[in-house]
Amino acid sequence: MKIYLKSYIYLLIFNSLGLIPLQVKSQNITSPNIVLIYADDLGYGDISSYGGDIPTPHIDNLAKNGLKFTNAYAAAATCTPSRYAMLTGEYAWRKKGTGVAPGDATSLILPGSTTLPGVLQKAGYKTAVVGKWHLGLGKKAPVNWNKDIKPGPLEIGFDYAYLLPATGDRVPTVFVENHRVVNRDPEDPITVSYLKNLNEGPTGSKNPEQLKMMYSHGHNQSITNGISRIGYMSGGEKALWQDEDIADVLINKSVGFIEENKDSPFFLYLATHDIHVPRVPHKRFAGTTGKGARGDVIVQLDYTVSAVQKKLKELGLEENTLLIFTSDNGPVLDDGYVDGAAERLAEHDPFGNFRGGKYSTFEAGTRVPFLVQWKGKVKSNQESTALMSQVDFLRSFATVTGQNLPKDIAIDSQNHWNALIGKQAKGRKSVVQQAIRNVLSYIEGNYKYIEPHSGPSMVPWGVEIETGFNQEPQLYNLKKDPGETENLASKMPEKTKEMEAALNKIRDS
Ligand code: NG6
Ligand code: CA
Repeated sequence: MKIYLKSYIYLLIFNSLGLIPLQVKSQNITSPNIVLIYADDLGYGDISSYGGDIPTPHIDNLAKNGLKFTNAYAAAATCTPSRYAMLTGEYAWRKKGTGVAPGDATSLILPGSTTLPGVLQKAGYKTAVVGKWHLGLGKKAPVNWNKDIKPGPLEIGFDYAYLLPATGDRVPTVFVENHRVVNRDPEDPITVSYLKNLNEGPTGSKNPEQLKMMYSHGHNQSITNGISRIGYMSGGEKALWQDEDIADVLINKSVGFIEENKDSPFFLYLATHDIHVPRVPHKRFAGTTGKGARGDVIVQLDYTVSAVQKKLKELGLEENTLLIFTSDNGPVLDDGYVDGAAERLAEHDPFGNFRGGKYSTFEAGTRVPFLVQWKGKVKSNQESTALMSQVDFLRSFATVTGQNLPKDIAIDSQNHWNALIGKQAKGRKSVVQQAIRNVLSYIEGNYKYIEPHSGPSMVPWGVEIETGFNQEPQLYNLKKDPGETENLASKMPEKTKEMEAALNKIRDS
């Protein structure tokens, strides 16, 4: 500890004087490996340790061995802006074009940006992203999937990438390893369009008889692996993924990376496809929960966590690895496929008593499960009510690796390392949340303010979730009323004004 503190202080001084490059090599003394398991669309109430009725023993183990946060947030209620904020340390609403990205979007985070992996890479970490990317690839539209595709994660701080380029429900349904489509075949080039069906191949709307799972809204374009998707694709037959195998493929790549880098500090960002649509569990998990595909892919996700835990244990790395588990946004039931998610919930409540869900400005949109394990360093069986945001990983990890980032970089990211490892009960003072249409809310103390917006009260494309939009300002006391049932704005006009002003100040900063 002494050595750690001393070298840390020297590093800070030298760094601030600009005397040495930012390199922290002595990982045994200082910084742990970091594994960030980032689930997709997993709700606050989807895990049994948060009250869920689906067995998730391995995810629950993280709570048992470590720290469970009850007041932690993704930066946004959809995937792209949450990931953008987490990786750049800046709220996504500050940058145009960071809403849900189409499958052929170009890179949203440009080379030269300060990023979460970049900061760790500078500190001597080997860095990898395995899984869902959804932050665009390449420089110029349209992306040519038959050539090397860059820039991408390798140009913004990752040493290794094995990706689903966008989402499981968007074409191209192929993996990309570093700059290349896996199993790329020059004889069978891939074409992708989000505008027209270039070679008139089968689609969900024209050929429903070819589907193994029917779409409910959207998702009626090209069919690959018996599932119709968003967007049109042709070619690349050998490169197509099997949805049933995605979790296993990502596990293999992840444990392979851990194994290869067991002797150097590493950062693994494992962004699972589970539990996003299409929910297609491997046959080992299909039917195991009695709660339909959505339940089964939660168990599959739990298996992913167990596989990472097992590898860390086998390599003796548990005491040297900070393992974080969280989700990119809140839950949704029917998100475009007829998979029985809503009908088979029974006692299971993915929303955990919160209002709204994915896409929404209400709490279920962004309040997410958040667990931290670091054997021997983070006390076991702890619970924390600290206000936490994923946007803070960047500055927290920068600080702990001896990097004093200037204030005008990663401007929304704060150092909350001590709260993250349970050494401090307090986290942020306030946080901004982003729903669809960039509608913002602001949380400080017990209160949450939602800015007025004239959009529809329900998500308009067939998802049965309240947007939380209201033409009037909304103010809720989250402590007394976590379900956001009583709008206090007219009863507490002063407080409402104060919260609005605080939000505007951050927006204009
Ligand atoms: C929506 C899709 C939804 C999902 C979401 C992105 C339709 C009708 N719905 O537009 O299925 O893909 O985008 O989800 O197309 S996220 O978790 O990646 O943000
Ligand atoms: Ca998501």
